[in-house]
Amino acid sequence: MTDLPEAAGRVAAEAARLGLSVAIRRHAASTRTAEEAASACGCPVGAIVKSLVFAGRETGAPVLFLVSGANRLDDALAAALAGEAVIRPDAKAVRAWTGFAIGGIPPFGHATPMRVFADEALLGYPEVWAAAGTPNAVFAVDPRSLVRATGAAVGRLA
Ligand code: 5CA
Repeated sequence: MTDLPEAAGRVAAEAARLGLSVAIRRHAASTRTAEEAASACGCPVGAIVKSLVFAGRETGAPVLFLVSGANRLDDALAAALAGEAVIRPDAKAVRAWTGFAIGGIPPFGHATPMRVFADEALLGYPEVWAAAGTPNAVFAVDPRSLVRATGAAVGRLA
């Protein structure tokens, strides 16, 4: 862990706190997008976890959607789960809420606690890959363990 960038170190520490055993892998190539991450990891794009932070249109509260890389979050399904319409915050707000920059947002370890919803499609894979705090760091995890660790409610998101 010693040679990990500080942001990835925070992800490793939070994983340990949550009882998740994860090996963070840094790639020479970018893993900033789901497609790039899939190609670096040699996994299907559907097995990439997109950690998408939205904001409630009424409350302004951040909400995290863990979406399969093969899927596009459906606005109506997202709103139904969140209990209000959700809007896409700007990159600065996402950074302030999570403590991480877009392209490396991990599924946990955020500066601000937020409600979490997970795409049921992720459960179709034995192992999924999520961002580990930087745009070229990822880790693999069993999707059920990820759901448990994040306290995510699982549903159809796409
Ligand atoms: N490391 C990869 C795979 S794990 C990753 O983080 N993918 S991601 O999908 O979770 O992060 C990129 C997402 O950030 C994009 O799909 C998009 O939804 C969102 N995004 C990109 N640019 C912005 C922006 N300027 N403001 C808000 N959200 C953005």
